[in-house]
Formats: sequence, structure tokens, C-alpha cells
Amino acid sequence: MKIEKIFKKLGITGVKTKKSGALEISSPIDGNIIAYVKKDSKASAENKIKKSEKAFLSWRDVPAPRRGELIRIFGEELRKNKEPLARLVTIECGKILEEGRGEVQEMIDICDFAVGLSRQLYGLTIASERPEHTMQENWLPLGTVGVISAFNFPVAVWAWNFVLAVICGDSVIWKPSEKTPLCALACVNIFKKAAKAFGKSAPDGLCEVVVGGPDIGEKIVNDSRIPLISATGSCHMGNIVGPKVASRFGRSLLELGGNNAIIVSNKADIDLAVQSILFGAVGTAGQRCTSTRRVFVHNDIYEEVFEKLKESYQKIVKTKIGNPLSDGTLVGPLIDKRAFDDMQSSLKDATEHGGVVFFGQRVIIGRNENAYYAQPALVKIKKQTKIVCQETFAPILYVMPYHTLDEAIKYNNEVMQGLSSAIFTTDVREAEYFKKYSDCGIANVNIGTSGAEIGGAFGGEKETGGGRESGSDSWKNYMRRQTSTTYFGAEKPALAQGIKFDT
Ligand code: UN1
Repeated sequence: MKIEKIFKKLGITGVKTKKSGALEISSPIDGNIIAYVKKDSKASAENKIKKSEKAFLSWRDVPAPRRGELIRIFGEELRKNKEPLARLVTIECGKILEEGRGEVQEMIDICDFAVGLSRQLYGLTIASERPEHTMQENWLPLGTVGVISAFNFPVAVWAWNFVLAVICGDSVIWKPSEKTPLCALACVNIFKKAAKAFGKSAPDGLCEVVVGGPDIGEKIVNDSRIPLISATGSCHMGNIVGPKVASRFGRSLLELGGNNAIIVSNKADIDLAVQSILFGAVGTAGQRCTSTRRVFVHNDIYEEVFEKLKESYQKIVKTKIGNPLSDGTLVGPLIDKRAFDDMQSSLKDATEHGGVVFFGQRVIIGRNENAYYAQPALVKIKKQTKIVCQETFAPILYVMPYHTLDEAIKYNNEVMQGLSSAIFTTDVREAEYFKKYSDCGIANVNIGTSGAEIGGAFGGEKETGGGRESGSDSWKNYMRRQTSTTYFGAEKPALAQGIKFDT
């Protein structure tokens, strides 16, 4: 499918002609410019915020199960547009088509989840200490939600936020990554079709997109008309966003960096472990926040596991790196030159601190000098050095030995990020012990660190930001909680804590 055809299918128009001041969007597949996308000015962003605010005021009055119906239709539209949208994801961010499709499927899944949830926005009834009083908790729509998303999941992470916010009665203003605005434009068009089919009660402005750099992001972040900012990206970005939102007493939901580890016990099924490590470390060219970056292998099996990993890496390096749209490719390009340079500098640092690096070099695909493909790198290293403790957003896997489980868990927890973790073991005692003491938001047993389902709450501790998105009770982020006490007696109501106040 040609890019023009994809644009047409997804209703993206007017992006082929060069405009001054527009974002130049290039595909990491070959480095060529594919579109020019107009940036928002402060004034146009202001208009969009106003539109979102207005949309919220009518949308909050639509009953939640009806709001769910809109998301049901959106899910249907996504099913119809799955292939072109998956292709656009691949073209704009470089992940392999299979993973592009997976990302759109993740959107469809969260729609289904949200539809059911739209009839289950339950509050509590609470026992009152006073006679003839009832107490309850009401969950009410919150307002306009600001969503800031990253290039590596250009559609799914927005969808987690968007569809939950919509069933909760909120409107959303979205600032996608500057690298992937086309995906955002496509999502808005798909949503518009759903809104049209739903009818008049879906107001304009439920789904706004602002395109631009940090200045536009800052405008949203600082705006007290936006009660919640949900931001996905680096710890550095979170460090800017979090305090700014806090300073205006807004809420933030942060999903930031990860430096995820897998522990391979001497009681592990080794082949199972190797398979999962590969997907976690090499999949998405190491550009997921859940990517596996560190592996701790029990000393008794360290050499064996390392050799098996090396063999698998060798196969991938030989035949599986290439155009992410082609069948059989497992490793596509890095997003840009900067990502490649960061990867190289981390590998250099690892070498200087006792690591032995296998693979990790640049690969030229076609004659594309402006595309940055890299062999996934495998690093044999004894200790967790400073660079190992940093998140490099590239396919680098540091493999280190351990002796006791306590030691391995200590290493797992030693980094500043706390997103995902996993253990491979057939010993239930080890598995449960690990789950109890891993300090991460995700702790898996016999599956890898990446590729979470939408049904669970997604996010992590420490510098990962503490937010929880997607499944479980994450919807509560998008509503405000109200406690309500009602007196239904006819006499003078009692005061709480037994206080007497007789006049
Ligand atoms: C991200 O990289 O920001 O668990 C999100 C996973 C995906 C989501 C990743 N479901 O790997």
C-alpha cells in the first residue's frame, strides 16, 4: 500500500505540500520526508482548549452507558481501519508491521474494555456512624484531560487515555509526539466517523489534537482549565511536567522511563526464558518503555544462557533486520540518528567499564544514509555499572550473573525506574518471593517484561512516575470522587464524632 493510499484511507489531506513553519515528518524506514504538518500556534491551541471545555460541559450530561456506545462505534471503526492505521504506525515510527497491527489491536481491546466499564463506574456505599444517614461515594466527570504521548506507541497509549476519559464524561486534548503527528491526525479522523454515526449528542471538541513542540506541550501543562495531564515519555520530560502541574494543583498521571530486568533462575526453563528475553530486548528495536534492558542469570547457568542468547542474536543480525513493512523482519529502524548515537555512546561506556559488547553496529538498508538501523547489542558484563542503571532507548541488553535470589532482586530494584520486571523459574517459592519484593509496577513470572495486556493497570514506581493507565481501576484517574452524606430523618440530625451543639 502506497503512502498516498494510506493517507487517503485515513482521511489525511493537505500534508504533501511544503509549508513554511510546518513540521517535516520523515519516516525512519528510509529517512525521507513523507509529510508537512502544520504546527499549532498558541492562539490556535487556545481555541482548541476552549472547544474542549465546551465539549465537556455537554458530554458530561450524556449517560455513561451512552458514552460507552460512542466508544463501541469507535472500536468498530478501528477494526475497519486496522490495516491502514497499522501501516501508518509502522511508516511513522518504524516498528514492524506485526507490532503496528498489535498496537491498533491494543486500541480495539481498550475500546471493548471501556464499553463494559461504561456501565460499571461504581462508587461505594459507606456505613454512616449516625442514625438515618446514608453515605456514598459518587464518581463524576472531571473535565478536559490533556494527553501527551510518545513516538514509540503513537496510537495505543493515547487510546488508553482517550477512551477511558470519554466514557468517564471528559473531553481530551492530545499533544502527540512531534515525530508522529500523522498517526494522531488519522485517529481523530477515525473518531470523527464514529462521532458522526453516534449522532448529535457527541459534541465537537471531544477529541482535539495540538501539533507542535515543547512550547505547545507547556501551554497545556500550565493551563488550569485542564485538571488532569496524562504524560508518557522520558523521566526528563516527567520531571518538567510533574512539578508544573503540581504547582497549579492539577493532577498528573505519569508513565515515564523503564529499565526493566529479567531474572533467570537456575530453576528456569532456559529455552522459555531465552525466547521471552529476545522479544523483550529486540522487539520494537528496544524502543518500548517495557523493553528488557537487563538480565540477571544465576551463576550456574550464566555461560549457557549467554551462549544461547548470542546464537539467537546472531540469527537476528544475519537475516531479521530490515524494512519493518517487509514480511520476516523482526528489527526495524531506530527512530532517528540521535537514538543511534545514544546507543553507541552507551555501548562505548559499557566497554570502558568492563563490558564485552557483541553486535550493536549500524546496518545500512538499501541506500538510505538517513535511516538508522542497528544490530541489537548484547553486553556481557559482571556488574551493574552506572550506564547499566540508565535507560538507553535502544536495543541494548546487559547480561549479568548473580548468586542468590536476594542479590538478584536487589539488583532488579537498584535502578531509579520501577516499571516492569520478570523472573523465570519453575519454583513457586522463588516466584512468589520475587513478586513480593520486586519494587516495580509490573512483576511477571515466566513471561517477559514487555507486551502487557490492557486489562491490568499499567505503570510503575519511582522515576517511572507512579501513574496507572489502561485496565483495572485506572478509570478513576479520569473522574473526580465526591463523598456525599444524606440525612433522611425528620428530627434534628446528629453531628459526627458525637459532638453536641445545642442552641
Ligand atoms: C510504552 O512503551 O510506552 O506492555 C507502552 C507493553 C505495551 C505498552 C508499552 N502494551 O509493552
